[in-house]
Amino acid sequence: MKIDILTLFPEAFAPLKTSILGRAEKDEILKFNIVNIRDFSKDKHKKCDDYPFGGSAGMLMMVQPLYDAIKSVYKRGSKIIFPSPIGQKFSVPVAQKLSKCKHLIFVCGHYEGVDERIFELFPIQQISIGDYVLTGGELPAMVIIDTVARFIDGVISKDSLTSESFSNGLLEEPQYTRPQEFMGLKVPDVLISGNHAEVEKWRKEKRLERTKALRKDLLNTK
Ligand code: 4G4
Repeated sequence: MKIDILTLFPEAFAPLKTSILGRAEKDEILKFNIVNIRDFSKDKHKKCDDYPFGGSAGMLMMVQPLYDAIKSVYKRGSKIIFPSPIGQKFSVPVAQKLSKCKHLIFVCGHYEGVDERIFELFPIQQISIGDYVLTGGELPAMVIIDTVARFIDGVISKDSLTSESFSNGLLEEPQYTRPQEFMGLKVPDVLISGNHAEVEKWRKEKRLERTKALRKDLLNTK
């Protein structure tokens, strides 16, 4: 999957070069292209924001640099995502659908938002990661990219995808690694027993117990 990221703050995307997403890019499963919207300003000071007509607090991103930046990467079949507090609520099904796309374009808003005309010039899907306001669309873009990437074959092992929280509608069970005892705290005996059937039974019980204790809502709605 090719992912173009249009932003006034390219440095914000350094985390994509590390860890699992960095590995996926080296493996040529993902290709990131970070585009500085400022490079498309026609102003001698590279200005990309201006005052809102009608008057109100703060600044808006100007439509022209945004339009030219999108035009520079947009092809037939590209999907344009705009992280926004008014967008469709992000979820696992939304992420799974996006993970099937060949080309995603993320447009990151900043200041008080963007000139509304950009939504008439391109088909743009607005997505919200939750009911709170952030200073820019950069963090939500990274949240969406990370979530989507994990549904693409080869990014993480198939095993981890199906065993983790939410994949079966339940929270994940507690997990332990070496040593078997730390500060007097022991790993549950069943996990050392070698009895695979008992281990699976214990895990299932713990998933249910945890979900009941922490997320009753996950049990009711299904
Ligand atoms: C668009 C309009 C997304 C984008 C205004 C983006 C929260 C989310 C932004 C803004 C965002 C979310 C600056 C208010 C960028 N904040 N919940 N901020 N603002 O997904």
